[in-house]
Amino acid sequence: MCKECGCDHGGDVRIDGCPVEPREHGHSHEEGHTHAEDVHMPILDENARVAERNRGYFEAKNVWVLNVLSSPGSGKTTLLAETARRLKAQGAEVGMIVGDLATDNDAVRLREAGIPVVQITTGTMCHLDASMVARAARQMDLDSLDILIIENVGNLVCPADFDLGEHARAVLLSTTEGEDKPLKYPPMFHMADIVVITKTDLAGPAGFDRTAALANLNRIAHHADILEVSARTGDGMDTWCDVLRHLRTRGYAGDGHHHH
Ligand SMILES: Nc1nc2c(ncn2[C@@H]2O[C@H](COP(=O)(O)OP(=O)(O)OP(=O)(O)O)[C@@H](O)[C@H]2O)c(=O)[nH]1
Ligand SMILES: [Mg+2]
Repeated sequence: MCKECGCDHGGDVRIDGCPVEPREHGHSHEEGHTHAEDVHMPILDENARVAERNRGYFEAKNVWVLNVLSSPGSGKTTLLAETARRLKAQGAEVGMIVGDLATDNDAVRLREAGIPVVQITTGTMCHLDASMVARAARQMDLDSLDILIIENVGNLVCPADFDLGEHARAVLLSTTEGEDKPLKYPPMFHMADIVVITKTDLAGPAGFDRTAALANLNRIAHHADILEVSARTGDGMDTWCDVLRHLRTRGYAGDGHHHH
């Protein structure tokens, strides 16, 4: 159960449609059965442990991992499908894991970019956790990837607490959702390594106050790089892809996950 909102940790998690056994859930794949002390281990401690193992596994496979977070509908899938097309054209091998409560709609959209995608459906859970990602990653050929991008469940609250084993976090803020979101949801924005202002083509019609948004982000997301992108028009896409390739090239030694 998510400590923030009480969302159910019941057994309805599926990976590409296949049920994940409830008893297995939350435990690593190498350790199939439950130890008595694990039952009382705080969820986030257990998650942190699995996340560290994911990170080690990704690094052993030489895959750089990005966790993408934002509110529902702020443009994650649209941005990531376009990102996949561009990175692929530049010679980077990209795979994605996408989380939603239900449907494989986003996986279908992302696969249209010609990349491997694994869909996690969480049933009732409002965030991805490290063990779900460990299971989904087992479905991918990590040896063939340079970059793995994880689209988290659309939610500005709970996913902030769950390290997935990523190397960096990108948090999206769309021009249509209000420039005060960073002030209202500080933990999510505070933990961002990159903030992407999305749907810049809609800034005018939405009455987006860019100056206020940047001021709010500078207050809350101190150390984040701030980018402005329209996946619709392509504005800002080259810079965003350059940042990702730069981070990937820089490798794993940097301070890529100072959110812990
Ligand atoms: N005009 C415009 N619309 C956009 C842009 N990016 C996304 N949209 C639209 O915004 C809506 C939501 O986009 P998605 O990419 O599905 O958003 P999401 O964050 O993946 O949504 P969830 O996965 O449900 O949280 C869709 O109707 C998109 O077409 C953009 O840059 N400009
Ligand atoms: Mg989506």
